[in-house]
Amino acid sequence: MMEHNENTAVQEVALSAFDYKMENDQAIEPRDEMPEGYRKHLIRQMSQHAHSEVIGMQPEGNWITRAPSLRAKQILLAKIQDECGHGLYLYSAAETLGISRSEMIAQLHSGKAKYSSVFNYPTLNWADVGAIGWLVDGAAIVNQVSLQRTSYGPYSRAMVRICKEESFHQRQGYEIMANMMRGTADQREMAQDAMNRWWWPSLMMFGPHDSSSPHTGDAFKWKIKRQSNDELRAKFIDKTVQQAEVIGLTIPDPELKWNEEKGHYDHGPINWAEFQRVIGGHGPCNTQRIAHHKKTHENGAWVRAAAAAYSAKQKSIA
Ligand code: FAQ
Repeated sequence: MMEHNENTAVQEVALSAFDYKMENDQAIEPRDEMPEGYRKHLIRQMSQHAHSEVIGMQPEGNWITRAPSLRAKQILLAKIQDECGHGLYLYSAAETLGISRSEMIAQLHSGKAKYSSVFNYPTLNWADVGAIGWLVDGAAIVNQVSLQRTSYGPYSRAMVRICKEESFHQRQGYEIMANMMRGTADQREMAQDAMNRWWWPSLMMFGPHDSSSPHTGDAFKWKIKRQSNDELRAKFIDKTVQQAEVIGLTIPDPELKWNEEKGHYDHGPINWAEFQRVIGGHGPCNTQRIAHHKKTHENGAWVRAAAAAYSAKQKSIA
């Protein structure tokens, strides 16, 4: 009984240390005591973030062999490799919370863990590669810059590093779109068509409206999120409208209008039924994306076995 009380007291002290750090904006680190809900919330978000980076390689990978020049191919290859690195970095950061990479992958394969809705849309032509870099990476940056101040140390540090690379990705996409807009009428049409197809899915990346976002309450309480889904979406729209104007692209939203009072653009309604369909597994490419991941993961089993055997051998020598 005595021991139980002492343990409880130790835990209370540790958790009040957590509250102290929260209140004083100090990072929570892997060895700190933390409420179970905080740990679970982070595992959910960080693993889904990692899965998004990795699944996000597929739509762009589709165009490596058909890039229009050697320069474009080199840049695209480097970008996709970066996304892979971001995924691995985020898996490692999530592992500090007590979940293994194989458990996270199993959750992805079973459908328990999500990945960003936007990667369930197809890349039909080269302009789509431009639209992904410009709009999808552009949206990812807005969200990730905000997450640089998230309360969990390993996640926040991962974001600082990842954002540096994402800004190159965004410029790579914008350059493709700008070049196409300087090209022939057909090229301009392709760029506009890609813009039309990727605009709304990019807005959906920020998640449901704040009023229907179940995790936002806890995310703010624990300083995991510093800005809400709608705030970040508005930030992305404001900066992207200007960039579209510069290269002559039209945002496919007739209701888009500057609101002087709010200091933001008002936009038309987002198709949340489509969003729910896509995150529920019924988007245009969901089945293909997961099937490809499973196949590649199975094909890589021998690499994991070889790495484990090598590591065991090194330990036995030491
Ligand atoms: N797609 O209550 P909330 C990238 C789910 S990285 C799918 O608002 P929360 C780089 C949400 O998980 C892109 N599911 O949730 C790149 C939850 O379901 P759950 C990824 C979504 O967590 C570029 C439910 O809806 N970035 O693109 C989506 O507070 C190019 C309720 O939602 C991150 O993951 C969605 N769009 O806010 C790579 C950033 N939105 O878990 C390759 C980190 C919501 O209960 C090529 N994550 N859901 O089953 C976050 O900031 C947050 O998790 C949000 C959602 C903002 C995504």
